[in-house]
Amino acid sequence: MSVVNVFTKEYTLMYSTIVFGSVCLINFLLMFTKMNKNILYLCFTLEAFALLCFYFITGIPEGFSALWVCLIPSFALLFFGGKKGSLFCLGELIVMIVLFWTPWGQSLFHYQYTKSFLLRFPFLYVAIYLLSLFVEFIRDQTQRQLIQSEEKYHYLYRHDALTGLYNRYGFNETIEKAFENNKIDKISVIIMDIDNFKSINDKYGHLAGDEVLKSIASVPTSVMCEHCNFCRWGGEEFMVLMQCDHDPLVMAEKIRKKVEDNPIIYDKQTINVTISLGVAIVTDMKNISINDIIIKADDCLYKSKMNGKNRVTSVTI
Ligand code: GH3
Ligand code: MG
Ligand code: MG
Repeated sequence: MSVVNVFTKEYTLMYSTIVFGSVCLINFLLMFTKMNKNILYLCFTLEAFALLCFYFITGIPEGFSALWVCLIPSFALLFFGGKKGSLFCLGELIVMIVLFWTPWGQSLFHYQYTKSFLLRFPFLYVAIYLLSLFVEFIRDQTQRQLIQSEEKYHYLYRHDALTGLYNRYGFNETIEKAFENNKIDKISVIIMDIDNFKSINDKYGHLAGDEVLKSIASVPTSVMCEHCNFCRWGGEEFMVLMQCDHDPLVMAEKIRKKVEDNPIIYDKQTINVTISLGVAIVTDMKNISINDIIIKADDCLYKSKMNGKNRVTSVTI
């Protein structure tokens, strides 16, 4: 059985300080580089292999003992992450000082390792490296799933499930953004409401009603420009926010006509649908809030309903 000899106390202290100290310092610096964790694990593993080679070539036992100094940051990184892991490296440095520079620490040293025992360590390192890759993989997967469900939640919070359009919350955010940007000098709001929708539900059923809603929801998008925003404002009410040079009255009339001219076919039945619209056109943005504009558009919609439905009523503010 080959046994590594014990060095003299002076040599042990010198080698220990140089080998352990430099390994501790390298690990500490590596932890601070904010490198990808997997690369860090790889660095620690390569460092360990370098130490083993150093030991086998020189026979200096610190080459082997310092392997533990590489193991600790790998574990620290695995369990505590980069920031806390680097504190562990600092802890290592302190332990090293206590072990090598205090009589108590020095009295603990006694090297007696067999080669077959030492040869197990490369495998141990590969195992740690693979384990760390596995843990990181699981961590990444969990994080990705978390991000995905968060994105889904945000989408559902802002969008209407039936039509895929913005709902009131999503739309309000768009409006707030538009109003934050003080450069706006004109804005128009079109509110539209399906005529006699309750009767459509009663006559053709709720599923047919849903199809009508989806179909109506696709109409404004086909005539709007990129500067218009559109949402499902409520049950069977929709709203368009225009911030462009297009004439809102022309736009509203186009939408009304398109709905009137395109009956919806559901379950081999033809459903004739019409809508009423209210348009508020704002030419002076001073001293007016979005709520005032919506109230004015709503008043116009009410007038369209009162005057026989399937029509556009507008007001210029
Ligand atoms: P008006 O011409 O005055 O607007 O009459 P209306 O029947 O369209 O209006 P009313 O407010 O009386 O009815 C709206 C109906 O819209 C009542 C409600 O059941 C229906 N509704 C609201 N949301 C949905 C939905 O998501 N799907 C279906 N199928 N119906 C809906
Ligand atoms: Mg209605
Ligand atoms: Mg309504």
